[in-house]
Amino acid sequence: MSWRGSRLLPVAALALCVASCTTGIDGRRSTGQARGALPGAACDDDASCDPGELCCDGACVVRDDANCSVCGDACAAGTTCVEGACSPPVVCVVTDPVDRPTLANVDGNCDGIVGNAGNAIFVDGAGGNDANPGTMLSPMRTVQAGIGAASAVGRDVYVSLGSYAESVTLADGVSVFGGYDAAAGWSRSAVNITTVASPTATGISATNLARPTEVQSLAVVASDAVGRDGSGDGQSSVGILAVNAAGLAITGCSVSAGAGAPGNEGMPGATGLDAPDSSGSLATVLTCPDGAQGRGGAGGPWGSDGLPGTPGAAPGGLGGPAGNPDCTAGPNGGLGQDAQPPGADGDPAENGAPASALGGIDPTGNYIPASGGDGLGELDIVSGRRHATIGGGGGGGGGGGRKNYAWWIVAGKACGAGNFNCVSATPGVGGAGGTGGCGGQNGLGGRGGGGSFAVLSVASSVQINSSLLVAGSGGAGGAGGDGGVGGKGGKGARGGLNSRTQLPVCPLGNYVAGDGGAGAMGGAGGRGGGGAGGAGGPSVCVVHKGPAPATIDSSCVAGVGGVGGAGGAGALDAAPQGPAGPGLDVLAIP
Ligand SMILES: [Ca+2]
Repeated sequence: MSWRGSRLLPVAALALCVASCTTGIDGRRSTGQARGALPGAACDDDASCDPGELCCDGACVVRDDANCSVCGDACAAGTTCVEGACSPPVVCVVTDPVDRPTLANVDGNCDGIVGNAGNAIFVDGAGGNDANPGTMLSPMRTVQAGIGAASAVGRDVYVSLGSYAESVTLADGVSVFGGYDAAAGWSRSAVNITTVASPTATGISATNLARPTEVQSLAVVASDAVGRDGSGDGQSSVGILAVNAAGLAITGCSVSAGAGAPGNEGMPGATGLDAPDSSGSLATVLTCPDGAQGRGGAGGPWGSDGLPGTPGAAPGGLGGPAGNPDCTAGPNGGLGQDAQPPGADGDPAENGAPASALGGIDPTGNYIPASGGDGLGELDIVSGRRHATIGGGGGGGGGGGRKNYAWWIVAGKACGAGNFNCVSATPGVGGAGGTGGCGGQNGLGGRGGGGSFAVLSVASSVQINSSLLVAGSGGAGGAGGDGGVGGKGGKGARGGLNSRTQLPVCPLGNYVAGDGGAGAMGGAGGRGGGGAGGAGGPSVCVVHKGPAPATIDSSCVAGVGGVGGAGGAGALDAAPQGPAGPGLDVLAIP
């Protein structure tokens, strides 16, 4: 990326410095020991000793006031041996009365330390106490307490080497300078590492700063993000968070963000309600959670067609034709026909829309991960979830055809005029159609993974100078929930049987009416749509909303973005997978 140009500090060099600092290795001393003779070693002449040593009486000795340029050359009173020459005492020359600390580590106002002792609250995690006044002799213990004290009196904070397990919140205009060594008279050096090792996922918070405020010579380490926000998105880890900071300078720091947390999986959709099987000629109404109602068609009465099922209007069976209507022997009533085909299955719901590649940032500096879309469909106002549609009701069976016959009305009389009535044998009614099952509930989209951001800047002016920024891994996106399977359609009822009235005596026929036809099966509910997978969290050294931070002589080591969540299963195919989070040096989020 553009700010990784030729002016930037080589990553390897800075990393080497950090590594050697953290392990406490003094490179200069070890080099001398490896190359030359140690003090006390046998020697023939000065050349066989180290440059800082002399050969005196056959042994190497350190050059000092008693043996300075050559063995036995003692310095006169008032002078000291400096690099092999007796010199008058060094007189400090005031070059900067204000003496704000810089990476050059110069005592510009000759008060004995780098920086201005009169303008500082001192913090020493090893020997300090927060009840102390914060002087060099009586330092405070925590950076945060030092900032509080410094803010009250308009000073800065000078911090001794060591690790401070704090999430630090800056105060307006109070700069924090690390790199001091309280045990060595508050000397300051690039090898003294002052680490803000935050136990939380935010290292340093710089919010609502109207005045110029600087963090200098600090190693800032944010912990891995843990857990999710209220919507299930993964939390992010941020090394330094700047929100409404008018002038934040990050100078000579290494800033490392932890890993982003994974997003939640989308909840799968519930299976649709199964429809009850029908019995008799009237189907039961089924009301689904989204308010949709269905029922199988009613079976037809004598000779009538079965009614269509709802919704979907699957046709009922035809009614059976009537048999002999004139009360004499002849054709029987016809069978009512079974309804067919079965009710149509409900429409499946659409899968959720794919997650955006990137999330947003809210005004308080929270990264809002990109989540996958929920499955689409009809809204259930009770649960707030969406559903596929209800299956169609099967049609009712046709009613059986009737058949008239003669029935004696005067016992013992012969069948004949005046002795019988013409009545109807009772046909079977059609069976009710089966009711359709409810649609399956949609799966919810997977939630986005949290990001890892070394520096996150919102509406701020930030300058990053001579610093190393390291982003961790992005959190994985959550998988989308599967769409729920539709409920089963109910079975249609069997048609009713005719009464098969048999008269023992009157010989006018076999009086059989038709049976009713069976109702058709109800359709299954549609399958709910799958939720789309959530986006993986990004890994970015500098992410900003608003002005881009200015970076000078700085380097970025971005990590790997989180993987996208898998899409939930839908009716025909799975919902879209979430995009993987990017690994970037700089990312602008509108
Ligand atoms: Ca000074």
